[in-house]
Amino acid sequence: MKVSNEDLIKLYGEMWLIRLFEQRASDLFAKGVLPGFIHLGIGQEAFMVGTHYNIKAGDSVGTSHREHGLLLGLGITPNELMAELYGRVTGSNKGKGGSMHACSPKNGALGCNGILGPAQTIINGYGFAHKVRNDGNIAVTVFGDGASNRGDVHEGMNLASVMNLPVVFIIIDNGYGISMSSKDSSVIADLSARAASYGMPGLTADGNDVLAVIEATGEAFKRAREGGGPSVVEFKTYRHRGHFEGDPTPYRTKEELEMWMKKDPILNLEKVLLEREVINEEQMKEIQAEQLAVIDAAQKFAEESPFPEGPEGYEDVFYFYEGSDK
Ligand SMILES: Cc1ncc(C[n+]2csc(CCOP(=O)(O)OP(=O)(O)O)c2C)c(N)n1
Ligand SMILES: [Mg+2]
Repeated sequence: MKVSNEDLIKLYGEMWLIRLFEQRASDLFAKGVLPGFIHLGIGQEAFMVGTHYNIKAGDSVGTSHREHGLLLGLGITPNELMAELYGRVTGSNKGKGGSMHACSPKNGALGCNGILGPAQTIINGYGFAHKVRNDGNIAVTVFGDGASNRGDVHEGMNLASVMNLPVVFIIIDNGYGISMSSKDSSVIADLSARAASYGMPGLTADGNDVLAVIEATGEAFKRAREGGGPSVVEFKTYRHRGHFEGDPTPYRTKEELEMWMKKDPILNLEKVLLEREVINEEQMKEIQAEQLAVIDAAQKFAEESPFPEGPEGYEDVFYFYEGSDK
């Protein structure tokens, strides 16, 4: 799939937007500014922007717990997402979803299921709806190597296949499910091989190479849109941070991290930009500065926004108090 120079520059900016958003979230969390629990996708930006590249308006995309970056490309603005992490009313979900449950159903961003596995069966409902409506849209579910071992995922794949649904199962093998190496939780090297059990195509690609991601998602999404049914696409990548912010990562070595840092998806795209003489290093710095200004503005927007207060604090949530019948 040919990606224009203009698009390469756009992808580069998008990857920096995600990287800087996540780095800022990491800093704010360490300072105790952000409430709750956060999982960051630093190092996994290529699969996110490469997947966005082939998503069309009307598609349904289920994200996981590590996908602020995917949400940023699915209709949630940096201001809205940052305010959501801060728990403010101006957040994408009025500050009540937080990092894990930020979503935008009107934009097809379905959000995350806190229980690993069920999302890969629920996605078939969206796929079925697209099939019945014959709208040319697809349903995409993104989940990790750890989640891929859940029984529900296999039920989901089987049903999608039996019903020939326009569903694409994207597995992100980032090396670990919390502290469990993906090499210890499965004996097969490529998790996409499981697709064969359900009679559907399975493909594994380099998740740190945005062009490889665009190629792989392009093929799978096209097949699903054209009635060719479901498939599995697996991306090999690595999370630079721990499972959650605060995880001291005793289960991995410094050498392993350093090896993956050299395969950083942003560095990979920079090499392409320089080799093809699309932009020079100075222009790259300008793009980074532009994205940094977006993140600074998002933080300011979040800090200046109010928390949900009074009755508003009790709307859109399930709550219990003494004497409550809810
Ligand atoms: C059914 C279930 N079991 C356990 C958990 C706890 N849990 C949350 S994230 C996670 C690891 C997920 O690993 P993976 O799917 O590889 O995604 P990653 O965190 O690497 O992005 C686990 C075990 C859960 N949420 N749901
Ligand atoms: Mg994982």
